[in-house]
Amino acid sequence: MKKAGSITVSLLLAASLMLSACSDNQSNQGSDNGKAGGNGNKVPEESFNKEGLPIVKDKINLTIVSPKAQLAPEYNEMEIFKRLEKDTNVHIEWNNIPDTDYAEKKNLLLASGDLPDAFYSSQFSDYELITYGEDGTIIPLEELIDQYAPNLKKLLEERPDIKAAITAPNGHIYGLPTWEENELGTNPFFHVINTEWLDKLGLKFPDTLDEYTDALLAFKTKDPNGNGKADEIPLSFMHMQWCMDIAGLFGAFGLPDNLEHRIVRDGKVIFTATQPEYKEALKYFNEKWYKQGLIDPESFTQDAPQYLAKGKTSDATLGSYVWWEIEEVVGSDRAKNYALVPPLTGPTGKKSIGRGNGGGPGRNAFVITSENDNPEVTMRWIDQQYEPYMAAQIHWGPIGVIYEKDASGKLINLPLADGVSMGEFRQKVAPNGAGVITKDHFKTIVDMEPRAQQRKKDLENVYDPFMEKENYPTIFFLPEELDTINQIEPELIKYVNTQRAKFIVEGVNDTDWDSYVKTVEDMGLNKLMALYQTALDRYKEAQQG
Ligand SMILES: [Ca+2]
Repeated sequence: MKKAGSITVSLLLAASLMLSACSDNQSNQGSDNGKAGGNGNKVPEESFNKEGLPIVKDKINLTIVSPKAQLAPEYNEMEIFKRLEKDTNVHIEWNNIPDTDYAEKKNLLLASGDLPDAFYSSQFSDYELITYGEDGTIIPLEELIDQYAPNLKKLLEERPDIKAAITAPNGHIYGLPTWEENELGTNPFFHVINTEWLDKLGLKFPDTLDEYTDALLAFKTKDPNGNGKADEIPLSFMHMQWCMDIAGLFGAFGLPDNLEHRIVRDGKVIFTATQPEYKEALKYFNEKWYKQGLIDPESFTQDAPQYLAKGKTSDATLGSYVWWEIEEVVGSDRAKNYALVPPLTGPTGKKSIGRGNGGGPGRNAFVITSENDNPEVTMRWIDQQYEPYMAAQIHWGPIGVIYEKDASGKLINLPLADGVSMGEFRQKVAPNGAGVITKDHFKTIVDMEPRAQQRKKDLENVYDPFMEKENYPTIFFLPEELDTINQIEPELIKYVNTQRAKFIVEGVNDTDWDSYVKTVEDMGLNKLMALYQTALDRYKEAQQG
């Protein structure tokens, strides 16, 4: 289960989530030998090549701090970094901190003022990028990019949206991008139904929400697994959890929901959870589903292992569920008996599916500190990782280990050894720090992982035609905006989610609803939405800039 979960995470959220577990003892504490900062270690002009390789004629050291996944070796032991050192003549004194300890150690380093030359996979928040940028702890990078980073410069010229996304509201770039533009997270909620049971009970594949409800009711009452027991679970999910919630089904009422309850239509930010469509959906889920016993009551409390186990009972008991991949819940043998449910038409003829928020490039892959005496060399070194073939190898692993090049020059996945999981192997061979792999690169430079290819096909065939056009992007907020969001949003969302579960289980009448809406407004909803709207307008302006 743990293994399966890791693969999921690495596929969906690889760039933003570091896989973590209990940390090894790190013997490498880094070293001051190569420390450039303030040590008069500046590379002589005659040794520095402004273009071509190596970057320097005489080998130099840079000190770089980076978190490291549990299964990853020290970075100088990684094949891809050995190749990079050979090509560039730049040796990195890595201070690899186990990712579980990283946030704390990073903060200690920054507080001590004993800074490395750079942070790789820096995990600087937007707040930190701006505050450390404005107080001079880290340096603005846009001029260095212009002069010393041809790969990155080309990318940002071709994709002004990426440039806008990594540019702080004050106009500076403090952190470099990392991104896999695979578009796999657009709809996280894959809705699955047992087609063997539909066939057995003589039911057609549901097109409407009511037909779906009829199927769930038949699953509950007609013993489709044929064991004489009423052990069927018509529908199970995990309330308000990524890739496991019924948020997608709200679209049948005209307004899809998502984990933030925040969608965008025609450039306007809408808070879903106080809208009439949302109320109608909750009424339906209560009256048609919960009251008839069609929802697994544990949908509001279970954890992922409990949930996943329900697909693997000796007699099949699961009628319908939500998960990013069919097999992971019911196992590969049983998967053929299940199929994805496209968006359903609701009682008033509406049909749509939500588009997940966020996405877009990370902007904290790499920061350079003010202690760095060789920012030009450093920028040239990191720019190697924005060359598309190198970016792919940084993200997934090197040619000869993970990939081979086919006749067209595309990197194709080599078969993995028996019993090796992609997610775990990737931790060992790929630092997954900097580099951007765009949509176009997935066509010409590198293949997606096989399971990612399947997911992409499913999205294109089943969901994309009905998907909302806009989402709320990953916006670079101002520090004062982040303060306001942090003051209002966590408590507000917590209350809304508790009420959502309560309304589904207990029902919703007009008095309860009005009092709920008033409470949400009293908690600062309008101020929060105005902020999100202002920030979105600013973002769009910058994208067009
Ligand atoms: Ca049964």
